[in-house]
Amino acid sequence: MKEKFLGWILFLITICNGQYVGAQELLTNVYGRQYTFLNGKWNAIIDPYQQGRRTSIYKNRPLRNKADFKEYEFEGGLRLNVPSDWNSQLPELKYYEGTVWYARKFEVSKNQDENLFLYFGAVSYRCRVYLNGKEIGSHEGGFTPFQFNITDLVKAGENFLAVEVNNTRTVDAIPALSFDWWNYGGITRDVMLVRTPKVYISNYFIQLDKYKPDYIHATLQLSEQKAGQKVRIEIPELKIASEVQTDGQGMAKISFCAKKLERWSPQKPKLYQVTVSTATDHVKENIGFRNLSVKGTKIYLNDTPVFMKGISFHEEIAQRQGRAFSEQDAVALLSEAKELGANLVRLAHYPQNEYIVRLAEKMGIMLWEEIPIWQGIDFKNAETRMKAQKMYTEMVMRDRNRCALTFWGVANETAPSEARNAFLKSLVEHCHEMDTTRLITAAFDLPKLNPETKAFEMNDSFIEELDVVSINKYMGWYHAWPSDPSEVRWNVALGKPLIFSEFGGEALYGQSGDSTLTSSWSEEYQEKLFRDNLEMFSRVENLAGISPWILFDFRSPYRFHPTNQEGWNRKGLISDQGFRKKAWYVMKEFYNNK
Ligand code: GCB
Repeated sequence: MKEKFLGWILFLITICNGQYVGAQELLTNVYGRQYTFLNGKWNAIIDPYQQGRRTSIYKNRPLRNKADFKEYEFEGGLRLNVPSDWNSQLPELKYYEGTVWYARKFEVSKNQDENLFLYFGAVSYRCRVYLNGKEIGSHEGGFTPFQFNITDLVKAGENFLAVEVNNTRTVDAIPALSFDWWNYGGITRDVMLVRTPKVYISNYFIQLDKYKPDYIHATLQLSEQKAGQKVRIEIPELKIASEVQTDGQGMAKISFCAKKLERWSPQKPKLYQVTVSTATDHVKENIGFRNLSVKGTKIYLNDTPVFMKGISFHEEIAQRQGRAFSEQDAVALLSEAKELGANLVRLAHYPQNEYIVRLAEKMGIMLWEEIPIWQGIDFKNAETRMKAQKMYTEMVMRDRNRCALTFWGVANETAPSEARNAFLKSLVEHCHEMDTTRLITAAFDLPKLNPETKAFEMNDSFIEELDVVSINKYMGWYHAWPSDPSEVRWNVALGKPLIFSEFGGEALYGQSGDSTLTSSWSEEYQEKLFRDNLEMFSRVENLAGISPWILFDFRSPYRFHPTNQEGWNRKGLISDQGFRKKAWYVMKEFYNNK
């Protein structure tokens, strides 16, 4: 365990020193630290030809004399909200793919005994960050946090921060060239200045044993590789106060008994206040504890098999036609999931903001989190693999103290090949190094009907690597039912838990039509599809859960139908205006009775 912990730290150091210059190891629990937001209106310049870097606009230099001039000015021009995507803020940015410069000033008071970090919840998709005219680092990946230690780079008083953001799709990126959601660009999540003491707790991982109901493991890392530092973990409600000393790497590891522990579950999402402290640092947060494992074809939460009543959503507020980024947005999205009766949300298809993750945990909703390995990934590209590993690291490091996190998804709809297998296998191994308790899954779309057995089967050796196998199948939408739904059989991943992680079809809210015709795009057709699918699932031997696609209609540029879609994927159970479609009631009833 210790070797593994050191392993990923070394991995982080390697990637930070290699291609991904700048962004440093993530602090655990930034929202539990002393911070100020740098959110609000930022000045912006749209740079479709990417000339701003060549002309160093990030220097924002003052004019030298009356004859001097410059061809840009941040002040007095376009202003964009941070956090938010740019697409929803200006009609001409709706489809924009390219570079936008963001800039703002901020004041800092410096304190010798402190570190100051500049933290970004997410910037989509790649960015370079400049402080007081100098590039301090860069980041790639639109859905995970990153930070820079700017202690020695900031000035007391006013500082000038510029961020060059680019959302151009490329073949070596994750996701790659095409994906079924909007390519929102911008500084889409909180920006924060985070203060820590000089020697601080850089990260910690506190969790219940995989099987034992009352045994907690904690691992902690100090910012300094110093032995003999005292670390204290307290859970006052359980009357726990444990102390341990760091080793030569500044790491501490301790396990202790928690006799009266009440475990977290969707029915009772109990969280405990946990405090971690050293001589110089002190961090607090609410943590839940639960056991999670697989036995045969069943998933066990604590000591009971649990059926995954799932639902997916994108990180989008349909009515605003933009990214979700606030606590209020999280409430809006998750209360609908709860209302449907779901106990699992699949955060499709990328890590969503921390407000969603933390609120889901409080509400008793389990989570499936994945990075956007979504079709079309360049599995042969070593750099792409590095990017995937880095995204995984950032996702797991942000959320591994959240007990609601049940699944790490490693891929969505990928075809078997040697390159794919090696790529994904390295991710599974990487996940295991960082976190030993979550279940690892991937969603597949390639099961085939065997004409002899008349059952769906899947030939993909990669499923051996997974705890749970997931299937996306649009029976009755992209292709016809092979027979009556009650006759369709599934012999996929026998012996392992199987989740139907996507199914459904499109319906335009308010459109009624023939319940037998796909082409009617009607609520009745969608409703029937759901009933038929549920009928089919009732005969799947190793069924451990289902998760229909999807809770809300969402924007997708390649949904071209002029009247039924207009740039929206209409598979939502709830329309873009927030109205429940007929299929919603079918799912609600099913989840209520399950
Ligand atoms: C899928 C994808 C999902 C799409 C969905 C669809 O299989 O995983 O991202 O949006 O199908 O609507 O086609």
